[in-house]
Amino acid sequence: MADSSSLPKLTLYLASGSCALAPHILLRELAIPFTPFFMRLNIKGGSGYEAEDGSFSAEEYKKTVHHSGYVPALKVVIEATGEEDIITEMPAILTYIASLAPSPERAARLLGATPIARAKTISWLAWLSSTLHGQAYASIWKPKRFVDQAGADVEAIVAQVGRKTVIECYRQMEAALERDGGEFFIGGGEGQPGLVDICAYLFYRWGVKQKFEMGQFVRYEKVAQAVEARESASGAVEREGGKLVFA
Ligand SMILES: N[C@@H](CCC(=O)N[C@@H](CS)C(=O)NCC(=O)O)C(=O)O
Repeated sequence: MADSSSLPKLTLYLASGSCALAPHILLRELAIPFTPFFMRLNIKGGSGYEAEDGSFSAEEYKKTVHHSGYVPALKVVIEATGEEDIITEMPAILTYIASLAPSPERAARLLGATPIARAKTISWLAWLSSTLHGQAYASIWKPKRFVDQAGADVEAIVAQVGRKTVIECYRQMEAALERDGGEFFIGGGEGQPGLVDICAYLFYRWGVKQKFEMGQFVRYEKVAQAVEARESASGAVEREGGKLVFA
């Protein structure tokens, strides 16, 4: 999409420290105008998010924006046609944003210039979402999703397994970088990070937060450093009130 006046109106529902950082960075990277809408955890209800400014509840968010009550969600309004929709799930949100890149060439490079490159991009994004996030990190942060027996002991075991799975995922990521020998997982062309690299940066941050020894993943660390060095990433982290990892 070359003409910025024909861009849809975008609202990104996000929360500080959450995985919504990845689409937040990508929107800034591509200089696509959007409205950030900050959400906060629905502490009383135990799960999901509600509007940080109190304008709607977690229940309303679930009904009107994200069917699971999660972030990120991207609201898209196409003024010319009156079309309005909500996109959920990280791979869908990131690939949609990439399709709005300022030039078709940039969009193609971000999505994968060949059918195989495109499949690989989607493969990485799906794996990061399902295995690293939905299985490994969810075991640490949301052990109740995996066991229906009450009890701190059972949950602690699930979380412990989750930590092992996270490390195994990071090992696989490091091995892939070593095998491919590139600067990025799948770059966006011309030395720029791609969708996968931006997503990987988010998970690197979580690794640091969880006090994993991230320095052992030398190549992955370089990818994270390269992403954080960009204004898009540092600006997004700052806007969300977070701290840079390599400052
Ligand atoms: N599969 C979803 C997962 C999104 C997700 O789990 N988001 C977290 C924040 S990082 C969330 O909203 N958690 C709320 C909850 O588990 O109640 C995606 O890839 O977008």
